[in-house]
Amino acid sequence: VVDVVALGESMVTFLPSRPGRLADVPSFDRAIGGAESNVACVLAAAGHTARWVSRVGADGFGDHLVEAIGAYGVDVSHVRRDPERPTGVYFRTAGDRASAAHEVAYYRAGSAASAMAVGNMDLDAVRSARILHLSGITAALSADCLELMRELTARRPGRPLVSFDVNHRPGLWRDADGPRVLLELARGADIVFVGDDEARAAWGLHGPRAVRDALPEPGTLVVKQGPGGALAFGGPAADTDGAVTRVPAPHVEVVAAVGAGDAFAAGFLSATLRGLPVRDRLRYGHLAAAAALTVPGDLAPPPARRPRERPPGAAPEAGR
Ligand code: KDG
Repeated sequence: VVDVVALGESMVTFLPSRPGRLADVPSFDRAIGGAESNVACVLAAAGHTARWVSRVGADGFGDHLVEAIGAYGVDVSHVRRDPERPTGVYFRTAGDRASAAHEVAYYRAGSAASAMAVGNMDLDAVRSARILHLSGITAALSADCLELMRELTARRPGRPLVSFDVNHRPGLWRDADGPRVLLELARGADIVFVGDDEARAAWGLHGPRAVRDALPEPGTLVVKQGPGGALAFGGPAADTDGAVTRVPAPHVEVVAAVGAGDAFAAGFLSATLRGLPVRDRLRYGHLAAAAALTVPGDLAPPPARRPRERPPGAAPEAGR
């Protein structure tokens, strides 16, 4: 049993060499993206055992994702290669300020990960975790992916603690069902992360209390308010005032917001695995998010491993 399993699509991400419209950017740098594998990478870098379960193409981009995510110390042995379908990729632009709007161009329809299904995933490997982390992105990828999400969020005895980041991506939903499906899936989770802007856009809910009223089921509901901080309903509250705990966010100079929500979830889950009270879970979330906010891509680079931390079976580095 590992600490965390994260299941979801990852993509090779192309980051622009300079700000501007997609039509004008002359070149891109290759990086990795994927909300759920980002969570696994941050948790593994923090010393937890983390597994990423997914499907990628039998292509060079699939090789790159498996190698790059494995370099964070994440167990990638349950990632399946699909000879029929490609690895998804996406391009993003950067505004000239951190807050400026950016464009995202996905090339992921029909990807290997969009074929994830109850019948082709090793559900034992998915469930042998203390925490199973999922996100609403997966539900938007295909009917099979949605069925898989429903299976994994069904309340059954003995299942791992289920963590769900709503991650509403309006551009991915082919129909108007997204908000309703996301609410249904969130109701099946034990820990839910949602931005207050996201709750407003997807569900028309204004303010954390309205979100809690619509989502009473999860033992812990985290509502993120960007630079305003985050608050949690429920959770072990050793030092909180009633059932709501609010922690302000530290001030950071934002380079790119992408990946910050994933890092926040990872920090919160790390503190959860350590049995810390909910105030500390929110603090760890903010600290991890601050690290992601100050790099252009989704993730800070993997930590250098000391030789004794080399994964079992890895070849020693020659000549050092
Ligand atoms: O949270 C960051 C993700 O949005 C990014 O890595 C891409 O997973 C991604 C998605 O589907 O939007």
